[in-house]
Amino acid sequence: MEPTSRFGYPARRVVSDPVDGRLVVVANRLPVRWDPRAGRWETSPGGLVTALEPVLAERKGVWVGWTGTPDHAPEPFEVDGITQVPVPIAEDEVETYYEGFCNGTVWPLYHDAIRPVEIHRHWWRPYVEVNRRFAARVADIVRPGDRVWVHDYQLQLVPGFLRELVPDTRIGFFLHIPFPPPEIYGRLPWRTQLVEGLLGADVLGFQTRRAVLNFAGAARMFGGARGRAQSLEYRGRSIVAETVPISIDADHYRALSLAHETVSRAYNLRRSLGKPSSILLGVDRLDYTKGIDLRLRAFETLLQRRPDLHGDVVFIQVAVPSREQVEEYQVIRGRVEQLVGRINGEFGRPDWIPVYYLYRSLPQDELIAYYRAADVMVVTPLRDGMNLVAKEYVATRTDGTGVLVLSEFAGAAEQLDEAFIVNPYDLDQMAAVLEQAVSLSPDEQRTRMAALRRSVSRFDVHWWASECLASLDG
Ligand code: GDG
Repeated sequence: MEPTSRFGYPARRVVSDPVDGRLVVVANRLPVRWDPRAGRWETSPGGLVTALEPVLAERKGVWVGWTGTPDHAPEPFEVDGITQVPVPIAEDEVETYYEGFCNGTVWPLYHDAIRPVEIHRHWWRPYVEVNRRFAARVADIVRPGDRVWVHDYQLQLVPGFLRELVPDTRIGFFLHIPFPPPEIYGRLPWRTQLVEGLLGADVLGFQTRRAVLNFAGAARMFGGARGRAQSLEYRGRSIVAETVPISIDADHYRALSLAHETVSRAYNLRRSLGKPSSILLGVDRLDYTKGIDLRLRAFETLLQRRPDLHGDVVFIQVAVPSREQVEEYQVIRGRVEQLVGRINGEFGRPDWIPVYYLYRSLPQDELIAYYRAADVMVVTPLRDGMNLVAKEYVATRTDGTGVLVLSEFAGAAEQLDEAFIVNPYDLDQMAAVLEQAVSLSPDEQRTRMAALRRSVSRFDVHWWASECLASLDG
């Protein structure tokens, strides 16, 4: 089926009038890191930089953000043609603004409050302070004709502050995580301030239609905005909130997956596991939103139900360390590791380990070999803005085989509905789907995968960037 008709995304718009001004990207982190051995800054690989590379090559780019080191803000410098403008964040603000308000309050709240939302006034004040500092730094360097594009939940007040400081600047905002329903969002004591901050933008991009509707609801309820998402009226201005699902550089993943080295790595991986008939794979930051624990329990249920599969199926879970200072992350790590031990203890044999657990980040080429080796990719977050892992897996399946099991609560499910869609809270259903997935015929795998691959290659990250920028250019 033609993906455009289903989601009503507009076809790729061609920007006919080139914009003279620069693109000023504002994000919590700069897209560079210091390489102590080489003694210089290097671009750190990441989705957003890849997405913006072609655009930033065409027009002059400026990136405003934090270096990642507390109290560190050198003078602006240039890396690969992008001017980097550091904003300082103090050590105590890392605890209050970043670990506290961003990751202890907003993160769980915006993921449907699946973990207790901690609300502290002494976290809110630094959040305002840091957002004000980012806005002031942007206002220092912005020139007439520049477009400013603010990213994510750490900087929701920046558009509003910028509207006061540089009222005529065209401002965009993109939220990478979900926006919750107004009744959940409304718990926040500062619900009005945050929504007013966001309404400082001219255009707001969200991952899903649901997020757009939720935001428009909150904007009317708590910000006094009027009208529909496509044209919200607020303080005499008209604001657009739209669905622009982020994606990956599909060509890049396809090419890396076809590289000789990747193919032989994937082969060796399978061989070292004793050539099981089915390899299931999970790849996530170790975050409680990702549903790793319930996924393992579903696999455990499958092993209980189907003793004949013992020795024949393996589950590899790559869990990338994340936010290790935040207590809930220590709790989920303990829970996942206990489950891995329980399953391996209960079912493992000298010739077979059911679950391989890797608590680390893999180099990207190795990760792609894992995707290539995996027969079933299990992406079952409890709530996720988009989930790029699902799209990466699809892009690497160059022979058209492979099965994607995808949570209905991932933003990606709005686009990838040819996947096996599951409710990650329903262990019986998940176990049944895993059972079906490990024995799916190659023909059926190919039919589903072909549709998924069409969607991922058409709506790739270049589509995303051009959509967002066409709206931002106005
Ligand atoms: C947020 C939102 C939204 C993972 N393990 C390794 C590794 N990764 C890479 C993946 C992927 C990225 O990390 C993870 O992206 P996700 O989209 O899956 O999830 P979040 O980190 O939670 O991202 C999310 C995203 O922002 C973009 O808007 O989709 O919903 O939560 O690219 O490949 N990379 C390497 N080694 C690993 O072990 N090299």
